[in-house]
Amino acid sequence: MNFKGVIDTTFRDGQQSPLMFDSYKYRFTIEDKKTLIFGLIQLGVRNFEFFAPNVSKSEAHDFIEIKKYVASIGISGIRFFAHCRCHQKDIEESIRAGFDGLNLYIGMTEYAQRYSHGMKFEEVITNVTKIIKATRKSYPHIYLRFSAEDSFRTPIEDIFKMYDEIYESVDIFGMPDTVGIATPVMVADTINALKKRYPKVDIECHFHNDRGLSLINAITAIQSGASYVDTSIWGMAERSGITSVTGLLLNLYYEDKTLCKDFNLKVCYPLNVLMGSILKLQVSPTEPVSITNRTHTAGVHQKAVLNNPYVYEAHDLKNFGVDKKQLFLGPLSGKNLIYYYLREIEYYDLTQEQASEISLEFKSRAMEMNKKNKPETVLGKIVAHYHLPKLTIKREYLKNRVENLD
Ligand code: HCA
Repeated sequence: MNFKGVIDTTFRDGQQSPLMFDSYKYRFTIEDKKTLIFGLIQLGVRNFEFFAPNVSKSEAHDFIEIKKYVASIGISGIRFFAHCRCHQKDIEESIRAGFDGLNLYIGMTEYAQRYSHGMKFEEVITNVTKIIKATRKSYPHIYLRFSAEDSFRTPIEDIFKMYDEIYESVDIFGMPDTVGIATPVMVADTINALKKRYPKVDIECHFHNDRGLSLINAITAIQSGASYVDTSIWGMAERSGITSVTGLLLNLYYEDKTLCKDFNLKVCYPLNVLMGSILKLQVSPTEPVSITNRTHTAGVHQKAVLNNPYVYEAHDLKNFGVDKKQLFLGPLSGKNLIYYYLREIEYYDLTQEQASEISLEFKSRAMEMNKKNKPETVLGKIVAHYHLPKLTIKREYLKNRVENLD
């Protein structure tokens, strides 16, 4: 495997996410960006993609501020890439702003030719070749990436025609699955073909999640020899997003721990929570590194987890910073959780038999549970009739109480 790391695009594709609208945030503030990039650097991310400065004055300003901020942290090896159209203006402004590299792209499919930039295939080849060769000549040390946008709907012969022309001038070729149509088999085949034809350059992938395959495609790409995969916090990006950085790291860890050697995995969960606090949204339930993944609701699960978490938790998320679990008291809870809750949280001195009886009544009153009448309230009303004594526990013991169920 050639895996060299992830390229974070939280500040570029991430800001194109519908979640920015759902959360009424629209754009990250400079303070948000500083906190997020600090978290990503702590995690071990070293490559960051931003918008080209001509996208907007505020994005241009933020990039300069972020670059200064990152320099002040004093971590070496950080690279900033500008996401650029193959336009002279994008290139010049990005170089002037101090980017280390240019992530150049253009679509070559029939759709892009007809409905996007309006150039014919041959014209695209001529223009892109000219612009990339000239950029390489003027800036021999700038890091140059070129991607055929919508690579997986572009015939591979067309990609070869374009990439053959600029092979000697770029550092890396991208393979973005812009509309999320790729499957793992397609990913493996394409990477193998590119690796064979272009052995001197790195391959970078960018997978959209329209089919829910962005994670497996990213893992497959790395296993097939891709050097970089684009990721973002929560997988935020256009439409359904791209590969989540923490989802990818969790999977790489289980595939081959050495792939994660440069990452501080314990930062994964705090980073996801940080994004949640910025967006004022819950970390998505589909995010592997989340507290949702350590939450149990069904009585059968709760009983087993109280005895041994491994029954319903195959992966130890502690390595990824999730050091708590949640057992929800609700209509599906059984006597085991009710006994645990009443004894350990409410300090009632009750027997298993009483817990059994209480749980039957609790379940029979499930219809009463709603936003205003929470399960705890329903349970409290039932328990009141039992006149249960409270356990007397000395303060010093309470302080040392271990709530973690492991
Ligand atoms: C876009 C499209 C893009 C670019 C990816 C890349 C895609 O938002 O402009 O340049 O590698 O998915 O093709 O995100």
